[in-house]
Amino acid sequence: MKTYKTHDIKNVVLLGAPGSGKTTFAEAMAFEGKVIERRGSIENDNTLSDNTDLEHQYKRSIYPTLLFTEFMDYKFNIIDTPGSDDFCGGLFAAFKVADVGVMLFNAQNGFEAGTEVQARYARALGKPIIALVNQLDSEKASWEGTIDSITAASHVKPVIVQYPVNPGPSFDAFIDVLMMKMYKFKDENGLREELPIPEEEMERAKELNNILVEAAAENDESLMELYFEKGTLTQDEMRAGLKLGLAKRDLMPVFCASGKRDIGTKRLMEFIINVAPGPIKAPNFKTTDGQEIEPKEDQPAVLFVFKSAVEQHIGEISYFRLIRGKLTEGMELINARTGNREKIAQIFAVAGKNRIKVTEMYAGDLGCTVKLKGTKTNDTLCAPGMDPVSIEPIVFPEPRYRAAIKAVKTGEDEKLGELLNKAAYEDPTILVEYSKELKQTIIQGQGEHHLNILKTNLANNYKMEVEFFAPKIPYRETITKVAAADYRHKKQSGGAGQFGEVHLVIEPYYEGMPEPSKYKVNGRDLLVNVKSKEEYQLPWGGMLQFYSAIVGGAIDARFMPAILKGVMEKMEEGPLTGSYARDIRVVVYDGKMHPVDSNEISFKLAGRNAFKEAFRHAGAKIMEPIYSVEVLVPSDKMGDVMSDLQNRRAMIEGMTSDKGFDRLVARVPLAEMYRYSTTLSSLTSGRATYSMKFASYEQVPADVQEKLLKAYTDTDKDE
Ligand SMILES: Nc1nc2c(ncn2[C@@H]2O[C@H](COP(=O)(O)OP(=O)(O)O)[C@@H](O)[C@H]2O)c(=O)[nH]1
Ligand SMILES: [Mg+2]
Repeated sequence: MKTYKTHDIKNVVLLGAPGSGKTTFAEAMAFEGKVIERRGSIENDNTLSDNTDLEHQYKRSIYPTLLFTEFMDYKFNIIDTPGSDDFCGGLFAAFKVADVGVMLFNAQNGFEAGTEVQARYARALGKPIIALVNQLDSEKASWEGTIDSITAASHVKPVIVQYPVNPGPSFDAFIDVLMMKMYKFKDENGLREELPIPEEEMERAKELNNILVEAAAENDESLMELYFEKGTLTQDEMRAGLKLGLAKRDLMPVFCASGKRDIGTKRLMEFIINVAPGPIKAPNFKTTDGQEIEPKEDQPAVLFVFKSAVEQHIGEISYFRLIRGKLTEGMELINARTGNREKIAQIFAVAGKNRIKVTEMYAGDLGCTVKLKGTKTNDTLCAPGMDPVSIEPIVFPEPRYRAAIKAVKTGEDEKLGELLNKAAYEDPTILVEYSKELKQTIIQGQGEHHLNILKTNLANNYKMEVEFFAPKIPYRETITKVAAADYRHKKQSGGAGQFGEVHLVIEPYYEGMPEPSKYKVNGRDLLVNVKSKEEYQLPWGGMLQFYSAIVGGAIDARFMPAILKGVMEKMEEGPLTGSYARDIRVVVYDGKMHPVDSNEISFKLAGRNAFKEAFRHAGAKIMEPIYSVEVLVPSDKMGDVMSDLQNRRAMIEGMTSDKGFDRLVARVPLAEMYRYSTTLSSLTSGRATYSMKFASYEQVPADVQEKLLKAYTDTDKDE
């Protein structure tokens, strides 16, 4: 294939609700570019983009797919994304490397919940969007209805560039009010005639042309002046205005199509060439230390990996955007994260499952390479000799679905571990962790569907049957008041004896509390005189402060570490339910030694049991993780979502409405969030979305504490 320079590249991400027709449209674009000779279809499982067994089984895109096409001497790199929010990880990766988005609308449905979710991501990331009203050939297609719903719900102003003459099953023509022409299609292979606008459409076309001219002029003062002078703009002036408006997200040009019949494909691609930003006009990529990397062809290469996959017989495949420079076969680059050398043995242009070997690539292009040794998604590779830089990583969404997972058959744990690591390598929105605390393998993802697809994949491709079950909650324990305890550990039957006695006070720790000086213990004042202090930021969150205030050498300083060890053991297995304890100050103020029998083990046990005893009288409370949850829900479903949340012990913190959607912010205990994605989806017919993020630990209500205590049988007898 031809070599494309930076100027001749367009990187496009296809967006839209599931079923809007992205994969089918990508097929039409590839066909127009002669990358394929015949168009495949979803129904026949033979599209370039949905090329995995799993996607065939579900008749849905699951992975983001890169495919290129060549059109009018430009190389289009298209990323077809899965529409479902459960697979939004791939969408985030695609947004990172694409310079413009094409948002498809199914003309039967208009602006859908899935559209809203993706439009929101595009807004947050500042990506310019072109709207494509698709499936205009279907029986229930409604152009007006779709435009109305876009106008009502979109945050970016839609500006019509084309409208269909005859939407519905006979759809074969649209009018382009930028070109002021009618395009009529003769067959389903994109063959078109350019015709003058028919008389009966002239008035409408002129009206829309005026609106388009105005929208284009608005973006630039000199265009505005020209417009006032002449009363109109030339096509090139309009393009210049639209270019600015699109890039700033002040407007969203609207096009017409039937991907299935290859209607509208070429005109959209021409428009992308003329108006949409390419690598040169798009904002520069930034590094983690704030430098901007210009896409210069003649400077040292910088390459960013946006997707990693493992394929049978090949191994690791790394999909990249060349941010700067020129990449040539055989080149060696340095991974900025690991410092290791990676050899780019082969370079490929990618058209779905087809990879076309090329010998070089220029800044701005997307492609893949194979067999890198230690490179994964979000890594930057740099030319040797330059100061290595790291491109700002793709920020994947926080997990919002959590389950415990295990292999159905015994003895397969290790194999499962390896497969889950591979899954997480390929999909950074899958997080896997063996929790020592909970003694469960916890898997987190974007939704129940997300994890179920993983389960199917493991069963079909790796003969690994797994099951999901409710994950345990990482509770914490703490105390609410001061308490003291003395404990004597003594063992003198036969052989060497054991003796250690510890007197201590514990109290709730909070930030900025004064140093200990005085307590009331058993009705009398206890003045403490601090000898030493240790502070531990606990690995499971919270603090332990450990003070020695021993008077008159009652316990040797050398036994203090043993006492601390005993306390720490009990912090790791809290006295109430065996959960980690946190936020406690311990002051050891007295005790006793025995000249012969005292040793470390004795003091460890004395410390442990004294601590446990004190804990029991210190108003001990169970704490639970609270998440900050944000739900975006169509306003008509708000009531249902709200009352469901209230049943989950949620504290509603705020609500705002915007364009037919309500945004609800609440604090909800993690224990109440199991399978929330499924409930929310059924409450709203899949029209809502949510995110969640750990916020804090808080005490559980008395009734919940009661239940948890009952469920935990204390097997930990005094030793
Ligand atoms: N009538 C009609 N059907 C379409 C069109 N584009 C896609 N489809 C059908 O809509 C369904 C979903 O298409 P697909 O490309 O998988 O949508 P995606 O989920 O956005 O990738 C499939 O059954 C397609 O055959 C179109 O332009 N017209
Ligand atoms: Mg698809």
